[in-house]
Parts: sequence; structure tokens; C-alpha cells
Amino acid sequence: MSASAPIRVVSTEPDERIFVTQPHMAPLDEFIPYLEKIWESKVLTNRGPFHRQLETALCEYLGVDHLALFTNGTLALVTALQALRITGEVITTPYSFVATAHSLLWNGIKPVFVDVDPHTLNLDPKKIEAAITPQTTAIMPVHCYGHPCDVDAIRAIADNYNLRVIYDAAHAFGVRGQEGSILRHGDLSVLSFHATKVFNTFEGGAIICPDAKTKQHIDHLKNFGYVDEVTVVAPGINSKMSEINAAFGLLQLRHVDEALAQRKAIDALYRERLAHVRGIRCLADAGEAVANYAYFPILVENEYSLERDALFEKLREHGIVARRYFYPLISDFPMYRGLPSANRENLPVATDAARRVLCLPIYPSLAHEQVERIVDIIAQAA
Ligand code: T4K
Repeated sequence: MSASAPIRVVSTEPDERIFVTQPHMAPLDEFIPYLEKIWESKVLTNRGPFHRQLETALCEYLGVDHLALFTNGTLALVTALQALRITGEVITTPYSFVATAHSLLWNGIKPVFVDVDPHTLNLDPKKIEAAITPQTTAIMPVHCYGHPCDVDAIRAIADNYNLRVIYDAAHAFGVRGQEGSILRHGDLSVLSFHATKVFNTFEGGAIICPDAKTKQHIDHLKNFGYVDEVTVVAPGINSKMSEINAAFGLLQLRHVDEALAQRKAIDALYRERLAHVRGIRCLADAGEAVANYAYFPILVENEYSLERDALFEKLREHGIVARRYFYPLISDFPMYRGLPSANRENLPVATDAARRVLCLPIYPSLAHEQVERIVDIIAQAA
């Protein structure tokens, strides 16, 4: 193809369906000046100026002291475990996205699944102690749907047994508890900035670090273990965020409050309208002072006329693509189901929730009329 040949863009038919989410994107024209800067400087990656600026801006926005950017949340989880030299067994939840447990397997660690709390669907602190063995070194809870875990109870157990705590906070961007950012809890917290998250950089993630020394160590680990040209301190990986993603993140941050406000209004509308539908339970918040409305999970109870999967299909027939996050449970996937802790009898609450849950569409540009339409379909099927 000659240099002047027109670019052929793959044709994409407009898709009228409503998906569980749609990325929030700042206006394209606002992104051009950032791209021009990158084109001028030719700094594409390796802790460039946008990378450094985004780290600072996110610390300020989130109310944390130190943060290391990553290519994605999964590599951030893998690296967080390495940074703390976690080995042996780690207690975690089966009710999450597979990346949570996969990060353990990537480090040769055995996941030990513990059941979740019926109200929050987060790891149930009351069930953690019984799962601790001499091999246990850490706990990896998830702030599922952005609803905070019982961080005080988890800290008390961890202190008692000398365990580390790494929060998978992939869903918890911007969430605050009564004492400030939920991301300040645990030894480390990991965020995801994937396209489907409340704050996205296309792909991306971060580790929230308690001090500058830990951040420096993590910065080495995400850059092959390099300290300088001739010094490599660890078998690190390459999981650095590129300048283009970091620049986009800076722009996204300027619009994130507006996006969160739109999510909040949609969440309120769903709750108001679904309150009248028998057999549909909206998952309550977990007492957060500031929520992020990342997901809108409902639980299809026995009183509802259809089972969850029938409702899921009915919505699809109407072009509403809800998702069953988190079904199947992680513990039901082939690489985990042989573990003793994966036995469904050990996980009754998670097993029941995975059978009932449906995450309804929620994203800033979802029109209130669309929410009404979704609720009408659910109410008419009841
Ligand atoms: N820990 C937890 C607790 C997580 O939930 C996740 C990721 C991670 C760790 C790992 O973080 P990352 O390594 O991903 O940073 C999605 C996401 O891929 C995944 O990031 C997310 N959790 C998980 C809960 O959901 P899928 O397979 O459901 O995504 P997909 O492609 O079906 O997208 C859902 C809908 O979003 C689509 O139907 C349409 C819309 N969409 C999606 C993409 C990617 C768009 O409109 N544009 C897009 O570019 O996993």
C-alpha cells in the first residue's frame, strides 16, 4: 500500500443493544493536544512525563500517598504478591473475576477459598480463621462491586496471625469509607483501569503503596527489576503503563466526577423502580461514605417468577446484555475445582449468589429512559 492510500477502516454496524457497561471517554478533541506532546517529545514509555503526572494526580484524587501505575490490574496483582514475597497459601474469595486467583497461581501460590458474607458478597471475616494453616501467609480480599470489605475485622485477623493483606480493589476506584480512602487499607491495594471500569485508561492498573520505599521496589519490579543501566535487583516483569495510556488517564480524571454523578443517578433510579418488583433484591451498599456505583447487581430471589438464567435470556431477547458477574465461581473453573476449599459445601453463600446474581447495565451515558425500559422488562416478567 502506498503512503497516500486511504486507510480502510473495518466497517462496524451500529449495535443497538445495551451492554452491561460502556467505557466513559473524554471528548476526542481534548485528547489531541496530549498526543501532540507525545509526538513532539518522542517519549512513549518508561516513566515519561505523563506517567509521572498521572501518578501524582491519582494520589491527590484518591487520597493516597504513593501509587505505581501498571499496564493492567492483573499484572499489578501478580507484582503486588511478588513485592511482599508471598508464598505458600493465600486466603481469598471465590466470588470475583478469575484474575484474583490467577495472580496467585502465576506466583506458585495455593489459593484457599473462603465463603462470602451474604449482605456484601465480600470475603466473610468470620470464616477466615478456620481456613488458616501454618502455610498461610496472606489474605487477598476483593472489594466486590466497589463495596468495601470489613477492613477492620480483616486487619485484626491478619495482625493476630501475622499475615499480609493485599486488597484486590479493581472495582474500588474513588471509594471512601468513614475514615477516608478504602485504598489505604491492607499492605497493598490494587486497582484496575480497564475499559469496563469507572475510571479507565483503555487498559491499566495501579498498586497503592504505603511508603516511598515500597513504591520504589514495585517500580523496579514492573521494569524488569532494573535499578539502573547495570543493576538488576529482581527477576521483574515489564508491566509499565505507556505514555499514551497515562495521558488519556490525565484527561479522564478531569471528567471522572461528572461520570460518577451520572452513575449515582442511575443507581438511585434502579433502586427506586426495582423496590416495587417482588423477588428482585438490589445489593445494598456496604456502608461506604462515598460509593462509585461501578456495577448494579441484583439478586433474583425465589419469589420472582423466573429463575436468574431465564431473566438473563429474556433481557437478551430485548437487546439488554446484562452479565452474570460472578458466575461461575472462580472455584468452579478447572484449574481450581480440585482444591479442597473449592468444594461447594465450603462455599454455600457464594454458590447461592452466583446462581442468583445479574449485573444490570450501568454507565454514565445510559439514558434514564433506557433504565426505565430495563426495569419494565424485569417487572413485566415478574
Ligand atoms: N480483579 C477483579 C476483581 C476484576 O474484576 C478484574 C477485571 C481484575 C482483577 C483484572 O483487572 P484487569 O487486568 O482487567 O485490569 C471484564 C474485564 O475484561 C475485566 O477487566 C473485569 N475485571 C471483568 C469483571 O469484566 P469481560 O470478559 O466481562 O469483558 P467484556 O469484554 O465482555 O466487556 C463487557 C462489556 O463491556 C461488553 O459487553 C461491552 C463493553 N465494552 C467492553 C470493552 C472491553 C465496551 O463497550 N468496550 C470495550 O472496550 O471482562
